[in-house]
Amino acid sequence: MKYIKITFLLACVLNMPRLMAQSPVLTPGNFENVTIGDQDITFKTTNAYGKIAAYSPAIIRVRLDKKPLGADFSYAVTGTPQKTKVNITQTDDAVILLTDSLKAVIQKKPFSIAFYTTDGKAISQDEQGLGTSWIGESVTTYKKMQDDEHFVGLGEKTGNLDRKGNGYTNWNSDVYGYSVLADPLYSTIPFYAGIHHGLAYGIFLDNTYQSDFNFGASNNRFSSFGARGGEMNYYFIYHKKMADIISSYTYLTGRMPLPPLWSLGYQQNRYSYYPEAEVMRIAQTLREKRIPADGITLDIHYMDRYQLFTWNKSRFPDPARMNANLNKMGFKTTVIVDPGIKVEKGAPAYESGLKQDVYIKYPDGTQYTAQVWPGWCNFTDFTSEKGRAWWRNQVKFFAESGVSGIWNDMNEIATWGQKIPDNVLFDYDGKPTTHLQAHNVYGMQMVRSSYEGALQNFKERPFILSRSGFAGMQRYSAIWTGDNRAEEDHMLQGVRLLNSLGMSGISFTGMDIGGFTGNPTTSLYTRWMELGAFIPYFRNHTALNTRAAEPWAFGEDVLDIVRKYISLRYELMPYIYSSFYESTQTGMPVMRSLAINYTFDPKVMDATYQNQYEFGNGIMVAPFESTAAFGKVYFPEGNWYDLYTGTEQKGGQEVTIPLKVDKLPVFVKGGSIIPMQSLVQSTSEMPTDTLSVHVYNGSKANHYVYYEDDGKSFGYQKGDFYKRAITFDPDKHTITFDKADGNYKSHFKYIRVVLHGFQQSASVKTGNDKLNLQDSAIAFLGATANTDPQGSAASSETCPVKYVTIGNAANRIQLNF
Ligand code: NBV
Repeated sequence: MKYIKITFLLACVLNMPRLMAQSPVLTPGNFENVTIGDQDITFKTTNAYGKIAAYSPAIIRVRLDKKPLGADFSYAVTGTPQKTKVNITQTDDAVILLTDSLKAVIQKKPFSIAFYTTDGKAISQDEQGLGTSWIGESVTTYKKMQDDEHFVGLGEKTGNLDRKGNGYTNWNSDVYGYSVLADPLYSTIPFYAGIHHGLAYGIFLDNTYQSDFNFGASNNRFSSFGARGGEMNYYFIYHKKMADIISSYTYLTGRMPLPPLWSLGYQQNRYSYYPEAEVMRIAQTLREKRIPADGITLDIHYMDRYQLFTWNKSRFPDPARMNANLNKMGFKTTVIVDPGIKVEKGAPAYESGLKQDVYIKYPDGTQYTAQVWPGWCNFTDFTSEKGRAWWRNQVKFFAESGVSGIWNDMNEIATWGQKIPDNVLFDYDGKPTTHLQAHNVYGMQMVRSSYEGALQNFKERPFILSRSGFAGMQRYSAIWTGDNRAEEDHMLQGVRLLNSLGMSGISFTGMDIGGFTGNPTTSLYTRWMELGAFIPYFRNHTALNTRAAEPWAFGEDVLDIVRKYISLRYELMPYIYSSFYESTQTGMPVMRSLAINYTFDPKVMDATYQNQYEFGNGIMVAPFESTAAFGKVYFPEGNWYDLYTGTEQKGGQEVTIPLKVDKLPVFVKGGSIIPMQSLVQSTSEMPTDTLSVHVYNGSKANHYVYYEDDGKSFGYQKGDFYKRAITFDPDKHTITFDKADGNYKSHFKYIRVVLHGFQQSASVKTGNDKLNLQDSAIAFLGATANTDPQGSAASSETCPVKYVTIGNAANRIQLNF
């Protein structure tokens, strides 16, 4: 017996290294060698290969793999490493990369990495003992959970603004009528920001396999991110401000191109408007009822038996004529496309795709066939240049019928049954792979093809919309949040989805206003439409078999309210367009969670205030359920004005406000500069010759950039724009219009400077000339608000102001108040 015990123990001791080596969890182990470059290091550890490189003083990329690192390839990242001064030193224990902004300490035994500020504060550290590891092909990096750490972002994710305590999966899914806590949804944006001790950082995991994020879900030790295959490949970003983190992230993954102005107008949609007479009736009714609008969207019934690149000729006998007529009325047409091409002998698009061999296949070379709307379908391989080129040429079909926008649906890929076999193969741009790696980028590559096809075939700037996507999709397309429900919590959840997408690099976002499935109550519909006026992509949409949801479908009172809010959006168009322009330059989203500008204010993470957001630079929206009689608003630091009454409110306070369904709480930050125009019924209509620049008094200076161009051509890329910095400086008591920049002539001959919150006795001078200040009251929700600053009787609420009108001379203008 004793002998058996000893032999057993001996066997265990002897086998120990082997047993340990057989651990189901593989770690990188210790450094074996390192090569130091100008701004990167390449190394080998016991079980892994790695490279750590500075892309800028603020961005460090980390790559690790079990096998030698493969060729560098990314669908998401287009930004290249900038020449960066990096001081790289090494000791026996560590290699240190020091940039002007941050320090990365790479511990050698065992491998782990930690990031510090240059003055030594820990920003993010691998969790000791866990670090990075593999289980089979899955790879995960574990970061120490910092005290009181909060997390935001990760794109289209449900739940609270603060993601702490939750785990998420990225696997693009078709989730019809999803619940408010569903995960995953349609798109994958593996980028998030961590916030603690007055520090914020971003992490972008560039891996297209299914990925999983854990922000302290079922554990109190770490946050983690990982993928079911491929490399551990992430970018660490550190800046003092969240806006700069987003800017660095969008430096890497790209920014939205300037959209056509019409796509910022109101879009009317339903599943589906047909035949032509119905489409024209909708367009005419919008005009007759004076509801400003720019877009009509056609859902799947415009096609012939749901076959791509066809029109149902009995419903739409002459689409080019219809679209031309719509254009004349100030409307643009957007049509839906799905990826599935019906397998039908003789059908031109199908045959052409077959001939050009563009469809995805099984390993044995036969096309993958699955069921969607038209029946059994094949699917273009958008991860191959051949597939994309084929699709780009097909887009000509839409150009010929006068279509202006392409709405890409079902591109997760959604098929009936949804589960696409793992062994379906994709080209992945010359690196053939399975569905497991290609799934999450399929939708993005589809919108890339649609966008490039539209550039190739349309005369003007295209509008592209997508349901699915991946990081970097903002370079091609806007996104909407799919099949939401006509429920109060969906409206608020939708706001958070859009805010989160904004923090994750996607600025042009929307949700089905009014709800896709089900029927909204009258109050919910009203509140949602009000909110829509302050959402980047403003589209009313609803499912088949739901009640009508056009602005007139809920009675005269609702129509009145909705008309006022849509009108307000059109009056705000110069401000909205300038916000979109800003986004194309810096990546700053149009819809901004308070976590962007007030990152370290703990109230912002409080669930009570998590739906509040800024719309552009200065306007703050506080969304509430339509049934609530009171709501609590948090006013961050600074001073704030009620948009409608001008009542001033000190910042740093929580205030309970009464709520009424005809009014969405909207506030303006002190110091803001808000350019507005007269009411138009479509962006194709010229406003009057006066631009009203509203200036709100505050204690902080504001430097604002006003932007204008023709709204449709690519001329702006050659300098045909009108850009003008406007500065409000409370210390110097000045409002300055810099010399206008660019070759484009502004629409506006005059600038009306409207002063909010300035002393009653304020006087305004330019040079030694005292200007003639006038008193008035503006009805922001009045049908004629702003064209006539005497105000209109249409609204009970007016905002008393003083204003002065000056000529819009291109040279520098300074006003002293
Ligand atoms: O094309 C019909 C719908 C569309 O209206 C909706 O916006 C998409 O999200 N589409 C989904 C297909 C499936 C609807 C059940």
